[in-house]
Amino acid sequence: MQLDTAPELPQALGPQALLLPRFAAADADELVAAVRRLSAVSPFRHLVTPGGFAMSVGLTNCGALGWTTDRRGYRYAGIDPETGQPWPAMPTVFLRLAQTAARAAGYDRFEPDACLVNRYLPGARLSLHQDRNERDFTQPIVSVSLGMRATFLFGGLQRAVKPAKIPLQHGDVLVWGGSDRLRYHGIMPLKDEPHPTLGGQRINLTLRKAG
Ligand code: MD3
Ligand code: FE
Repeated sequence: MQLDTAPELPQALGPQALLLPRFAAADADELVAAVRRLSAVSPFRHLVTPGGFAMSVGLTNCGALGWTTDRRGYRYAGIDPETGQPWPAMPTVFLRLAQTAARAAGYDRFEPDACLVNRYLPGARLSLHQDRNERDFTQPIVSVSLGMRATFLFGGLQRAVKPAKIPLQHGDVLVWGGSDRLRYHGIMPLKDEPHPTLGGQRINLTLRKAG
């Protein structure tokens, strides 16, 4: 087995934040194939935030609801504003992986209805923010990293708390809930270190119960 695909023991990053190293490594090819299919229907795009800046991260969605932003604000929507059609259906492999990971972290009834798919090319970053557009903060969030490595910034409940730096690699899964759900977090600018199978990109799946 390759070194970078060997599963490791779960690591608690916070009271209710769990890193499952390489948990998704065995499903990675299937996940990436599903991302290709859904992004052929709802393409990756660089949205403009309410502040007026285009995001360096490209994004798309699948599932009943998709996260989007424009000059008017952040929100979840059932229709892709770019295609005028519903977002592509959530692939079965996404749902199965998210539920298995949530269960490993102690959440037995996770029913995600939204999956945000972020694509990072070298230099792309995600500045420190909170995820607070979802209706029910008791529901966990499951995130899956694929492709190039990234440094995840893991902050506190206030923006001023200096974030810890957590390296994330291909196949890593994070599950967040409870008191850690509203932590500030972000991704440092990606270094240009191509991944053996995905090349010069990082894909992140974030599965949520949004509605
Ligand atoms: C911690 N995405 O899409 S995923 C996002 O790698 C987002 O693309 C990052 O932050 C990425 O909103 C980080 C890990 C993650 C997701 C949600 C969280 C960490 C979180 C919610 C609360 C605390
Ligand atoms: Fe986030």
